[in-house]
Amino acid sequence: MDISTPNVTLDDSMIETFQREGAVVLRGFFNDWMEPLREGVDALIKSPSPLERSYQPSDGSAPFFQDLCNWQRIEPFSHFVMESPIAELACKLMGSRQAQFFHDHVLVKEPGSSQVTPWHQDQPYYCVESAQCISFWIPLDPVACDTSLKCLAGSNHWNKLHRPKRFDGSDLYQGDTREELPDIDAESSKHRILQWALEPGDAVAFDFRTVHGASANTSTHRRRVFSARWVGDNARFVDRGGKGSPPFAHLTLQDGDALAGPEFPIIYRQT
Ligand SMILES: O=C(O)CCC(=O)C(=O)O
Repeated sequence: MDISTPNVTLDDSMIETFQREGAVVLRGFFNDWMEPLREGVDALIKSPSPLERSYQPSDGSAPFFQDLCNWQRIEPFSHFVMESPIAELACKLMGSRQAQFFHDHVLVKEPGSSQVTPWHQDQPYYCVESAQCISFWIPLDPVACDTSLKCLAGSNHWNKLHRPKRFDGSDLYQGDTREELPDIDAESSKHRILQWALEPGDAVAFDFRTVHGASANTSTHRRRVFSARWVGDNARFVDRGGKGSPPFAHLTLQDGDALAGPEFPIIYRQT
């Protein structure tokens, strides 16, 4: 495939793994983009958006900074979304004809932060539905296996969306009657957990339906992550009856409309 990073190729087995398991590790595809993305994260932390929602653990340990939807405002992020190989990778992994950008999410777990990212699926948080969907979890620092993203193999095929919660455990939508996720840690022997030690330049690509989470940052260095989320063909707006995440409060789209708007550009089309 035509990508700017030499010596790395997306092969069919990676595409097949992503579609079967709901997650795949990509090694070295983003080597050239680490410095600009780190600069973008620095700029963002100095000037967070109104959507910033960081968690400050009650035990006084270090915070977990999060902010969303900043790619149009932070130049290194827009450059990455528009110019890096990510859109083509998204398209090929999803098996779609096009890759449409949905949003970016920055997640910085400071060293020693006790904040766990609970197990969850992203799909019910989002105001979009598409048979083809993908997030890239791109660490900007080395991440040991035990503090890296973990994904439940095959959970993209469960055909069930569980009740979304904020990372502090409260329900995202009022009156949500959806079943809660089972206690994955208590029944971990029933699942195959995918987790990889990662270097800057690597990424984990996972489906919006894949159950995933991450542990506290028990390491002595920052865990900066840039996540980029994409949808494939025929993506539709979904009104979930409450403030999702990201909230996209300004949209006037109706349930079932095509996901259209300048914040959702189609960046890549298969020729
Ligand atoms: O970085 C984390 O701790 C969690 C990431 C996550 O849930 C996501 O990117 O959807």
